[in-house]
Order: sequence, then C-alpha cells, then structure tokens
Amino acid sequence: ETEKLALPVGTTLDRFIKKKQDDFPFASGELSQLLRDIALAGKIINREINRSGLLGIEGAFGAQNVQGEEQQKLDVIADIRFMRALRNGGEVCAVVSEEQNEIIDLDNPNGRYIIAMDPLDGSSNIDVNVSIGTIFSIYRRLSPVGGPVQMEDVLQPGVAQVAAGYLLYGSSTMLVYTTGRGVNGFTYEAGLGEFFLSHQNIQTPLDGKIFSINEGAYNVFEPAVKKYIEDCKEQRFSGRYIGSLVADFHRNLFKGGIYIYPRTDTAPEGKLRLLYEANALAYIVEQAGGKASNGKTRILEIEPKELHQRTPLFIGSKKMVEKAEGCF
Ligand code: AHM
Ligand code: MG
Repeated sequence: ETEKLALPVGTTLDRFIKKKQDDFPFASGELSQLLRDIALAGKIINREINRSGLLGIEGAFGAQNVQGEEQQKLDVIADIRFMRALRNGGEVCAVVSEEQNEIIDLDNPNGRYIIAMDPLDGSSNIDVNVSIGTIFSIYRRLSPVGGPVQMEDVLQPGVAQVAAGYLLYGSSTMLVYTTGRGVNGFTYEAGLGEFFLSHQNIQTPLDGKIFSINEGAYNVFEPAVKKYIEDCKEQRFSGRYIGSLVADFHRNLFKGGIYIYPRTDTAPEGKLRLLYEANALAYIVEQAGGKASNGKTRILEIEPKELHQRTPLFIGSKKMVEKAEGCF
C-alpha cells in the first residue's frame, strides 16, 4: 500500500528507476542506466515494428531507414539496434544473442554487466502482424573489470541474474522487468515516447485454467506430457497458443496458466534456449509467485554448458507446473 502511494499513477519508467535507485544510495547507478538503455532500444524497435508492414512498399516512395541500411529482416534490425544501444551505454562488456553464434564483445572492457538476449522472439509471427517480444537477462561479470570477457562470465546459472525482463510488442507495447524485488510492468505511450508504470508488483495466480503448447507434436510428446495435457482437457481448460513465447507467457502471467515447450523427436532438448529465453522468464515468474521447471529441475538452477543450450520448459502458475512435474 505504501509503495502504491509513493508511486502514483503517471509514474514514468525513468522516475520509477530513479526512485528505486534512491532506495539503494550506495549502488553505482550503472544497472539503472542499463535498464534505461534497454528501454530506449525497445522504443526504437517498437517504431520499426510498427512500420514493418510498410517495409516492402517503402521503396516505392523512396524512404530508407535512418542509417541508410538496406531493408533487413526485422529480427536482424532489432539485434543491430540493441547492440548499438548497449555499446553506447557502456555498462555492458559482452552480449549473448540468439542472432549471433559467438559471444559479442562490445569493446567496453570496464563494463560490469553481461546480457543474454533474444532481440526479437516469435520468428513465425514477425511478418504477419502478430505479437512478438524481446527477452533479456542481466548478469554481473565474474572476471576482473578491464580484462577480456571469459566464458564463465557468460555461462552463469539463472539464479545469478541481477535483473531480467521482456518487451511485448502487442496491442500495446509493454516492458516488464524484475531486479529481484518483485515484478513491475510499464506500458508505452508512443505519443509521449514514455513508458508509464501500469502494473505494479505483479503477482501471478497460484493456479490457472489455460494451457499453452503446440499440440501438433502431440504424438511424439513424452508420456508424462501427454498425461498432463489429457488432464487439462478432462478439466476442460482453455488451449491458447500464439506461438510467441513472450505473448503466451504474458497472458498466462496475468490470467493464470501454464506454457509448455517439451522435448520432441526433432527437438530432443525442446526448442527454447536456456540463456536468453527460459532463464529471464523463469526469474520473472518466480518473482511473481509462479514456477519454472524443465519437468524435473528448477530452470534457474540449471548449470549452462553452452551459449545456445536448449531446455524443455514448463512455466506459469505454481500449482499447474507442480502438477506437470508430478506426471514425470
Ligand atoms: P524463435 O526464437 O525462432 O522465434 O523460436 C521461439 C518461439 C517461441 O516464441 C514460441 O513459443 C515457439 O518458438 C513456437 O515454436 P513452435 O512453432 O514449434 O510451436
Ligand atoms: Mg527466440
């Protein structure tokens, strides 16, 4: 209640971050600046997405994008925008991105932070005007500042995240993030160019009635997953699947539900990536009172071995994830 009074309607993201910063006067403020950099990149990508339907026809009336780049796929554009914002910001020394195979060194040897991110997730929805998202995890580097980035800086388990969040480019654009003290959501007002605090201290329902899974692969699911899905159907739960992880996750976060991407024959470890898809959402869901698992182990405790490692994912309302785990 006191938090609510302290942060009135109309609180911008900048003001919110500043307020949180004031609560920790000995913090350096770098993390705050980093979150602002991410929000700025999010605004730029939001603008690109809103214009994306015009990309193909813009050539006809002679428009080129600001940097004069040739028309590129939107996920590549998003990657470029993020790298630029993070490099200019100076707080981040290295990035792991879904769009690039190797660790990206940002030439900021004094940067204290590492970011793992999927700049634009939901590839099958990008070209067809359906919700997509950006996912990010922030870690503190382990190796000494000033030196080269090491693999151990990047391969940290999810429990080591200092912040994580996502941008959802949906019917409105939202930024949702946590620094380990609850989850807060901000809605973008494009006319003013500001994110406003719209969802304070988000808590997810303990149980839910929505299951989100691509059932096209049902025949090759593990028996435990089949059993859990049958159970959902027996209870007449709603099946909802956009095919954009952020959008499916976001809906279930508010309404109560479970998102599942299990092992299949063609994806023996599932499809989603531990470092920049599963971990961030796992941190957020736990902070909101939910749960994330690979079926047996807590996602945040999995020790990563490679940058683009995959993991099966069961994430959402605590009771639903526990029940799914119980089927194994
Ligand atoms: P991407 O990183 O290539 O976009 O793949 C991740 C996406 C998720 O957003 C979504 O939940 C899932 O892939 C959908 O996969 P499928 O089409 O196999 O159901
Ligand atoms: Mg992705």
